[in-house]
Amino acid sequence: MEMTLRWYGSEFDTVTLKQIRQIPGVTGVITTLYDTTPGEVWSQEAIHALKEEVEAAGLHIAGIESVNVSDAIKVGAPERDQDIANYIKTLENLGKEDIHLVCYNFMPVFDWTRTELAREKADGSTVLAYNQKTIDMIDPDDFAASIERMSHGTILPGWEPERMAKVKSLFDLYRDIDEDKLFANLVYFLKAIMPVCQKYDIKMAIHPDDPAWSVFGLPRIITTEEGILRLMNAVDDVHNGVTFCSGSYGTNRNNDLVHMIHALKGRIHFAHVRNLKFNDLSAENYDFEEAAHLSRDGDFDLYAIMKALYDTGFKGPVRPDHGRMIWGEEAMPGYGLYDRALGATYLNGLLEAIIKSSQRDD
Ligand code: DNO
Repeated sequence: MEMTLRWYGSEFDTVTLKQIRQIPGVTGVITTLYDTTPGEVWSQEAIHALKEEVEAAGLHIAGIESVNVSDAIKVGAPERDQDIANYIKTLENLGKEDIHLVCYNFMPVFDWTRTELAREKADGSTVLAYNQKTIDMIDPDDFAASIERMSHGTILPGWEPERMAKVKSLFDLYRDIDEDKLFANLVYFLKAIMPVCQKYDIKMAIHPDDPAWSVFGLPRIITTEEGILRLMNAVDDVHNGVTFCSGSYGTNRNNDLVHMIHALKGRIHFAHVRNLKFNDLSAENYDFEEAAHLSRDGDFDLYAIMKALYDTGFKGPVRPDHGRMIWGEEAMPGYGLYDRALGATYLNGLLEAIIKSSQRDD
């Protein structure tokens, strides 16, 4: 397992490569060309420049998060073949630059969804949070206005007013897309890209839907053990793999995270490890907030998660995920330096103990 940190690129991130290099045990970054749009080809030159910048800082690119998939591919629109051809070109350029891991998602319209970006905890730190009642206040036919009502003046990432203006037409695009059609479009996409993945040994790692259920009536398919195994079987190639995100699958309390890791043995290529704290499990007011990585700060057993990854032979990159905002830091919600650095150090501590104790048992 290699400990990594997500980095959005020097133009966009408040965290520098130099700072990342100074976190003990972090050797790689998970990065992206943040200013590209889905459907666009990433040039080899741009990838090469990014790689050189990361390597000049004494780190390396452990994987890409994300090469985003266009809505045309997700809904199976006529332009999808062109977008897939472009995606293949991007993968080829990544492969030529010796990059072998790509995280992506297949969520319609929205990526991850939260209702609060800075819920204050008793210790004064702030965290991202989700509340079902708030989500239910949103009327998809009156999106911009209801988002304003819901966000109490803050703007959630991916929910910017310019994007919201287009959101109605995006919803229209998905009107006839149910879970089966979305699944079929995902399989179509994966089958088309498998040859280039095989040629350059690029492991595709699908990120689960977050939260792990349908929001605003849009179909969501990567939410449970059954759903992800169905995808693994539909394109039974090691290059069709998984980003195991404990915080996303874990939103659904019916998901047994340790069991899932074992069920996905050999197909997990990337891991996001973080913790959540549940405040209300009733359907009408389901409420959770993000926590520090430490097991006792939330409801997940991070030791058991790391041990399951280790026991199943997972060797890919792992990263701490959303951190709290602490010590007065101002950064992209979830992606500050301090709490993620604490998270990386904690996960590395767990791992050292797991490795040493299992060697002793052997
Ligand atoms: C949230 C992230 C997701 C993830 C994408 C992958 O913090 O985990 O936005 O990067 O879903 O495509």
